[in-house]
Amino acid sequence: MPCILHIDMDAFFAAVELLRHPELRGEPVVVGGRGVPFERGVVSTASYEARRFGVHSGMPLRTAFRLCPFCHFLPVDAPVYLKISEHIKALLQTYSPTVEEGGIDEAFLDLSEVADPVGIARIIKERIREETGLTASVGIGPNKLLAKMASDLEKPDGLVALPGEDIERRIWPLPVRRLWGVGPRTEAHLKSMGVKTIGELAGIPPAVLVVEFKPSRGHYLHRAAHGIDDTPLTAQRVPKSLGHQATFQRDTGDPEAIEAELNALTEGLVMRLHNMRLLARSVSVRLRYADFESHTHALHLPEPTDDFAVLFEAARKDLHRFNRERARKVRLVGVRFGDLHPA
Ligand code: TTP
Ligand code: MG
Repeated sequence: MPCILHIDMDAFFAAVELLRHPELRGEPVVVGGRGVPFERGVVSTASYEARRFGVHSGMPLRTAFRLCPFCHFLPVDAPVYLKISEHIKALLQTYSPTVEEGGIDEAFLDLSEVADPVGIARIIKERIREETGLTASVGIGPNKLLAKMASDLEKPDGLVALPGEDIERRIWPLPVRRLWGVGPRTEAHLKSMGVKTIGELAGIPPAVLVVEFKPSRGHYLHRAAHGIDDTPLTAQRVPKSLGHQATFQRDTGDPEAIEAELNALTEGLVMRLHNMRLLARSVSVRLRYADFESHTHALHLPEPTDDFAVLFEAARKDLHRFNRERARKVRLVGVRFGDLHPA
């Protein structure tokens, strides 16, 4: 039986700031931008005290100030949060061979082989508290979806095990917005259909959802509302793309010279693909001309690959699409592999 643990730090940026401003503990605290509420910028996060006034992530600082003029506004100090994040991620690695990093303050652990996942969860929370002074919320479930939703149920400092049979009681009464993957647009669409809770969504026939939304989205919503999710943990974060570029010593209009450089760049990138055990499904080539104007052509492959011959052929096809502009001299050529997948 699979067992997944999801961990998410509580009010992360704000909690870190409170470590160095203990006098603000218990006060409403907003972290965002340069910490100046009448400047441009948005709220990164707010302490739970500030959230009571309606302040939330993504809101303009000015709006937060209007809602909560006596909130304490602090600037974002990303390097400090990253350092603590790395410390926590390293700690998590010691409890499972498979750790998937979510955002800066969250991760999934595969605990399928562990006898007492709840015991491990307690130990992890305790160690994080000891080593960083911060609290985390943990969810445990049979898949990523339920683990993620469980960690959110009793924030802050929560620890919730959510077996499949508890979905009806604990998940279905929640508003659809709390379902993983449902944003404001889906929420509004569902509302227009008269669907407010996850339980109501679970009761809609999938055939209806498929018509209302795109088919894949409709299926996702149906399955998610029933707590079904079979996406595996990816231990390694897959980058969005891999690219490399080279500037010619002297601007050139020689197609052979450009193609030779393209060959070398593609070779280097294929090596990186192999090392990272990734496959690419799109190849784009960028030329920068002597006057610094740049153009890009991209090509999508029928399936992801790490085969040099296929990828180089795609890059050459991209290059040939520049032919109309052949008269212009080229200063730089770049190749980028996109749409990456784990091999
Ligand atoms: P979250 O885990 O979404 O939020 P949180 O940790 O502040 O609060 P919660 O207790 O509800 O988990 O995001 C983690 C950090 O990422 C958050 O502290 C700040 C940052 N962040 C942004 O900078 N912008 C955003 O829009 C969001 C959602 C988060
Ligand atoms: Mg968090």
